[in-house]
Amino acid sequence: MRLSRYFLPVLKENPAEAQIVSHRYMLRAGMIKQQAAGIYSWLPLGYRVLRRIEQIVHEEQQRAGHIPLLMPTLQPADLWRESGRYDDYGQEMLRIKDRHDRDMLYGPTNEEMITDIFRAHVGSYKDLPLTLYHIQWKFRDEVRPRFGVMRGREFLMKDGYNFDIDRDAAIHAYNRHMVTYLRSYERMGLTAIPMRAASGPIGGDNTHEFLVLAQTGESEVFYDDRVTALKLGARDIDYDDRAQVASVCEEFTTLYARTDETHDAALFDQIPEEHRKVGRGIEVGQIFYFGTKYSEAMGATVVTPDGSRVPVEMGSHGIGVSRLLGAIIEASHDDKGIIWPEGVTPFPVGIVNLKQGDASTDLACEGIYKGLAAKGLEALYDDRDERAGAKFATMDLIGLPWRITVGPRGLAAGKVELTCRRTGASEELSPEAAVAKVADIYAGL
Ligand code: 5CA
Repeated sequence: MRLSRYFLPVLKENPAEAQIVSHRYMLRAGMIKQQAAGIYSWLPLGYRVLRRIEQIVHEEQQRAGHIPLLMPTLQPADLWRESGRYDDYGQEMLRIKDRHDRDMLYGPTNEEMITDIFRAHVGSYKDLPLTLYHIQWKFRDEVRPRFGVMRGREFLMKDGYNFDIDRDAAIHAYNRHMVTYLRSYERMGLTAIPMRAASGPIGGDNTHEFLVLAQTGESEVFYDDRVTALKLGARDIDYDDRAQVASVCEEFTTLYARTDETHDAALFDQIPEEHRKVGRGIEVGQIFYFGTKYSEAMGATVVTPDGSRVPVEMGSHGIGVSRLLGAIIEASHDDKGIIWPEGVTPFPVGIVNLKQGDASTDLACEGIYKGLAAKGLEALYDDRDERAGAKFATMDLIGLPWRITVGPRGLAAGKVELTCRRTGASEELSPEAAVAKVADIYAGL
C-alpha cells in the first residue's frame, strides 16, 4: 500500500476525550472514529488489525474442529422469552419493534439462537460432539461505555457454543476452548491469564475469564506471579486427546489467579509473599460450562445410545475481538505510539523514502516494495513528499514492527536501514538482504 493513496487520517493533537493510551493512539493513528457513545467506524488501518485478529481466532477455532457459521445481529424476542432472559437482561438489551409491531432485539449474545438452530436440526448422540461459532457484532447498552473499543456498546465478539452428550464430554469442550484461547492470545503477542470467574447473566458455575495484565484494566486481579511465565509455545496439541487437553488446562489454572468477584483471601495468603500480586486486568475472553440451562428451557434434546432422550449439555465461549485491539495496545506501546506484535500488525513493515522524487531512491523503494510483495508481504510505503521527521513520527505512531529507511546517502554505499520498532535497533543492509530478513521474520507466523 502506498501511503500517498491510502486513507490514514492521523491526528496531531491528543484527543481530549481519550483517557487511556490505547484509545488515544487508536484515534491519533486514524484507526477508528466515534459515531455515537460506544459505537465506532473502523477506518482502514483499524479494520486491517481487526481482520488480523479475526483471522487468528478463526484459524485456532478451526484447528480444534470448531465450525464457523453466521447468525444475524437482530433476533426475535420470542426466543429470549423461551429461556426467560428477555425479562432478566434488563436495560443492557437494545429492544426494537419492527413495522408489524413484533418485538426484536439487537443480540448481546447468542445462546438462545444457537439452541434454536440445534433443536431444529440435531436429535441424536451420533451427531455429537458439535461446536459451532461465529464472529459477529453484538450490542450491549452499557451504562458507561468508555475507553474506546475497550468497553463499547457495539462490539465484535467471537462466540462459540458446544453441544455434548454428557458432562464429561462438555468439560472436554470447555478445556478445548481454554487451550484454543491460550494459543490465540499468544499468537497475538499477549499473555492472557485464565482466572476463575463469576458467571453473571450467562449462567453456570464453571467459568474462567482471560485477563491481560494492565494498569488500565477494569478488573482487580489477585494472582501468583509465576502464572505469568507459563507459555503454550509451539507444542503439539491433539484436541481429541482429553487427557492431554485437561493437563494443559491444569498447568494453566493451578496457580492462584482470580478476579475480585471470586477472590479468596485465605487461599491468596498461602502464596509465598514474593509471588503474591494484586493488579488490574483487561478481560479479553470468557468461557462457560452451563450444562442444560438453555437446552432444558428450549427443548433441545438428543437420543442417547440406550434410546432415551436427554437435554443436550452446553457451554458458551467468547472472545472480545474488538476489545483485543485496545488490550494489545495497552500491553505494547511507548511514548511515540503503538508497537504491534508481528502476529497482528496491519502491515508487516513500513518503507520510508527519505528523498521522494530522487530517481534512484524512488527506484530502490519500488524494488523493495515489489520484493516484499513477491514474498507475500504487503508493505506500507511512505511515498509522500514529506519531511523525514514527519514520516518517522507517523511510522512510530502507527507502530509497524519493522521499518526500512531508504535514502541517497545509504544507497551510495549500497545500503538501506532496517529498524526494529520495539528496540529501536537498526542495521545497515543491502536492499535484498533487508527484504530477505523481513521475509524470514514473518515466515514462521
Ligand atoms: N455468551 C458468552 C460467551 S460467548 C458471553 O457473552 N460472554 S461475555 O459476556 O463474557 O463476553 C465475551 C467477551 O466479549 C468478554 O470477555 C469481553 O472480552 C468482550 N466484551 C464484553 N462486553 C464488551 C463490551 N461492552 N465492549 C467490548 N468488548 C466486550
